[in-house]
Amino acid sequence: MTSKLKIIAAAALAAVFVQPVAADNVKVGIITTLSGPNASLGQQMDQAIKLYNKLHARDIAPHTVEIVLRDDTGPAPDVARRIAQELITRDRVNILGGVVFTPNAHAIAPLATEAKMPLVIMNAGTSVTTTLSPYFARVSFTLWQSSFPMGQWAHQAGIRSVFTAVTDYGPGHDAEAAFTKAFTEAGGKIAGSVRMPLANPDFVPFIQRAKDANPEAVFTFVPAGRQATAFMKAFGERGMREANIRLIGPGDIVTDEELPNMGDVPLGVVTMHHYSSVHDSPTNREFQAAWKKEYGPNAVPGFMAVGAWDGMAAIYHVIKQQNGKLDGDRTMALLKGWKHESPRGPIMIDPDTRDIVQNEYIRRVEKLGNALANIEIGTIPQVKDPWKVFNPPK
Ligand code: VNL
Repeated sequence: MTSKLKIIAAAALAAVFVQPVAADNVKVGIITTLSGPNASLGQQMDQAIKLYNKLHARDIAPHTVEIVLRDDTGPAPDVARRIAQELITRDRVNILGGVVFTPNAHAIAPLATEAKMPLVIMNAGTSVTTTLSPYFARVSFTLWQSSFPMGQWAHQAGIRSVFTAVTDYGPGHDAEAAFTKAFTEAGGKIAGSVRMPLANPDFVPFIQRAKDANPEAVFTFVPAGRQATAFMKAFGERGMREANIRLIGPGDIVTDEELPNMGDVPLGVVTMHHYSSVHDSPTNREFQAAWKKEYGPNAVPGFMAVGAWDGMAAIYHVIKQQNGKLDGDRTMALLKGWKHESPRGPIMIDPDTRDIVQNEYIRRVEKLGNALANIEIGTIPQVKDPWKVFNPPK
């Protein structure tokens, strides 16, 4: 080395060692449901976010993440809008995450666009949602993603007549449309359909109508969590099994953390979904073990927890890539095309639509030891949101 080069090398080394690395505190605003009848869903998200931060803090050092957690109380667009506004203008968060319910995401869309504030959607699953703001990216799922292949599967499995019963709002309408399209195009018949209220539903009269139509199966979407359990109980009590009417749907109706509350009714129920807590992969085994270590041997993280877990991985990615200084447009550019090994399998954010691409699994509820589990019996690799395939962005 010439002496001149030596001096340059020494100066470069000194710069590395003496220059203090500015440590940024990144504020992440989380909007989720922590009270009311759907509180268990926000709790799954909150626990996932806390655990992710605990186990991954060093990945973004010297920067830190500060979670600003807000309760939207359920499907309540006015509350969600107010909270989002406060997080953006008063708390001055750098990025938003969370959102269990579609109507809440829709209420936030104009604010996100106006403020150039990215929202990483960790649950809300209506297809159109991601088209409502260029600052939305989704790491969860869409109902089209599960219910369209479910319609194809049902026909392949020999089912010819299905009654559909869905909750009367965005994701329910999507589930109904997606299933109906795939199933009828394959040659199946819809024996009847009902839409059930989102607030305080009594499922019994709807299940009775399904029973009276005497289909081979009922296809159902209701929001995951306690509503799914209430539906399952009513399905059992109406004697559907005795009437030889099977139950199928997206995995929301047999979410893993609720299976222990559902008795034996779900046995044999077949669903299509992106996550089962017994998914067989090293990443999922590690995730499940970390969860049980933190929250107890009986704690079960379901898809809502995995959505939040992967959402945090996406947020950590954009923090790392921007060295702690988040810019809305740069954040969105980094989310587009982001790939990750999730507990559910490999995932990607489609760069064209900002929506998730992931495996869908066909699963049957079976006894595993003393508990029920969603046992995967088939995989459809890397499914894009079918609604966006049929309605490409202009
Ligand atoms: C939504 C979609 C909510 C799927 C869910 O449960 C669910 C939504 C609360 O988009 O509102 O399972």
